[in-house]
Amino acid sequence: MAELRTNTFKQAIREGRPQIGLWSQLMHPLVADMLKESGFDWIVLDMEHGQNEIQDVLVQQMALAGGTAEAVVRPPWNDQVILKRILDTGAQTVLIPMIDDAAAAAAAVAACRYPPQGIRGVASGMRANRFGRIKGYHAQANEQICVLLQVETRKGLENIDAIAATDGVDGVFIGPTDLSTGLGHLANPAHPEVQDAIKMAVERCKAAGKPAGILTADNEAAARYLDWGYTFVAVGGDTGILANGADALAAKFLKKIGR
Ligand code: 3PY
Ligand code: MG
Repeated sequence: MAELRTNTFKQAIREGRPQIGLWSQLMHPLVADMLKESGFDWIVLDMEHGQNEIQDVLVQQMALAGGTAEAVVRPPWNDQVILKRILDTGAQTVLIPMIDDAAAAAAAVAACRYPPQGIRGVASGMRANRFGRIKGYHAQANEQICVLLQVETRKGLENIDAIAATDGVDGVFIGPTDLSTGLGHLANPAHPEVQDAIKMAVERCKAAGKPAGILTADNEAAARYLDWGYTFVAVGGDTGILANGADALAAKFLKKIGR
């Protein structure tokens, strides 16, 4: 008899155990298969700024299954229809962008929960319930789904206490690139005003009793964010790893041949 997978990532962040993540935008199950044993605790399959469609995140989750990392699927928007489809693929953790207030937070949570707690549409046979093999899936699913909300605008930052306090929000993720832009420093998270906001945000989340997450490819910043108390920190992305590795290797040998 198939059983519903316990969401150990959700448990870990609830208990404040740091979780190291990676962004994946390369849109291919072979990449997911390659990354699954790299040791990361969570890997984002990105439908917002990555070009992933629903089939892409489906097959990448199949490839990640049995590895070290929780598949975290980011929809392009806080949209109950796309969230329903993502959850039906078996994703147990979602990262929802651009949450600006408590009403948007509550709507996001509701989209991820079956009635009566929410409004998630109900199907009987899909990958999420092992095609009908997980008996009692519908009664257990809400408990295993982890809802992470992105605060990444000036308005979202102003409302971070209410967003974090919203029932059913399992974690708050600060989107540093959008947030920096919203604060008037286009794509510049390193700006002191943005750094102050990032530091303040984790304090607000702690006060609300919710774990906070963030992404940076800057290793020093990642270490600093962990020191500030961020619990789930993504430390890079597969596109950057490949581009930087390829550039460095080419440059090394081009230099050797005098170019
Ligand atoms: C952002 O930085 O805006 C993100 O959404 C991801 O880090
Ligand atoms: Mg963003």
